[in-house]
Amino acid sequence: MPKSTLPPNLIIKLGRWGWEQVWHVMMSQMAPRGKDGAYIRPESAFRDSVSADSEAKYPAAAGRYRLFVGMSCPWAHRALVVRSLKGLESAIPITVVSPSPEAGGWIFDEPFADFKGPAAGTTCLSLAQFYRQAHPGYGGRNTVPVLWDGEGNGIVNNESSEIIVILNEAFNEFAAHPELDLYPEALRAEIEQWNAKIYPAINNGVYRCGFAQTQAAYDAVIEELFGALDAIDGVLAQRRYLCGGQLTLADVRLFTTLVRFDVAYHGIFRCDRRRIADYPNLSGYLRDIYQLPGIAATCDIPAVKRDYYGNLFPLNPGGLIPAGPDIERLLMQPSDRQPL
Ligand SMILES: N[C@@H](CCC(=O)N[C@@H](CS)C(=O)NCC(=O)O)C(=O)O
Repeated sequence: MPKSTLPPNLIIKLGRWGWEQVWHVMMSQMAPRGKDGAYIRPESAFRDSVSADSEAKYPAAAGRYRLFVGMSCPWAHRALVVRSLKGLESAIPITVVSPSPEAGGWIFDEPFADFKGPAAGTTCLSLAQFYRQAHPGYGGRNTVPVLWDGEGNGIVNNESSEIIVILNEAFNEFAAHPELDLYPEALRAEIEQWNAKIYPAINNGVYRCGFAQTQAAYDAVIEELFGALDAIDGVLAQRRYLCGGQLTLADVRLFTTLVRFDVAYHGIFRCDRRRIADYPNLSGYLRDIYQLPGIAATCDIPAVKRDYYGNLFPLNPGGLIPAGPDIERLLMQPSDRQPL
């Protein structure tokens, strides 16, 4: 007599149902979602500023502040680009963190023990411990970038769009290139117009594609993302940078998403209607910025591949990392943008 077992199709149905439930739970933990399955990015909690004014709560100084960054993160990369363009390497040191699947977040490459005052002697292995140490009771996400005040042992700001404004204007006394203004008064309105388009549709748009939990949520964003890329490709036929001949913070913010696009977002986030390489003007623009002095050194393409494919478990449970494309070679091809 054959043993009575569940029919195979029922087992498959149950397995699928179970895996889907687990998938939604894991996705929502990685990326909070709304009722419609769309990704909702939490607000950054620390929004203070550093000022050139010596009487300010956080006065600019060399060596007092530190940036915490992850090399794969496009938001942290914004801060690294501005730090490099302004020549702030010696005034603002960095601490690099790496993602750890076991810890479920960023961990320090070297245990962090650089606290002063009452916290002196404390050692942190993870960025989560660091946030808690710096701000007991903090219950938000433990994100990079972080601009940290080593004197007061507090987080000044953890919102990249604000950190880059601070780096552009507060530290000129200590910058190798104080004359470089990436957020000039005369262009601010135009820069903000670009930001208002590029942030939702492109910077956050790629995440909204990748973290969507329903087909409808994904379908809506993919339209918005490629609509925005198509439009910008058109504008860049006539202009070297978004606001004309001068590189601004709007370009920095677009650049750090574009440089990750073909190598990560196109695959793992399913942003695959076109590649940046397929856009004549956007691809030249990307190469042009990549080849500016100091910029390539801020780009860690192997880390981008490793972290997106290797650490976003619900999107790639096997953790396999694809071989292509050979983006670093492509990025060094001539950009032919200078005549613009
Ligand atoms: N709005 C923030 C977003 C920063 C952010 O989401 N960083 C990601 C890395 S790309 C992170 O650290 N995520 C960890 C987490 O959410 O737990 C900013 O622009 O600074």
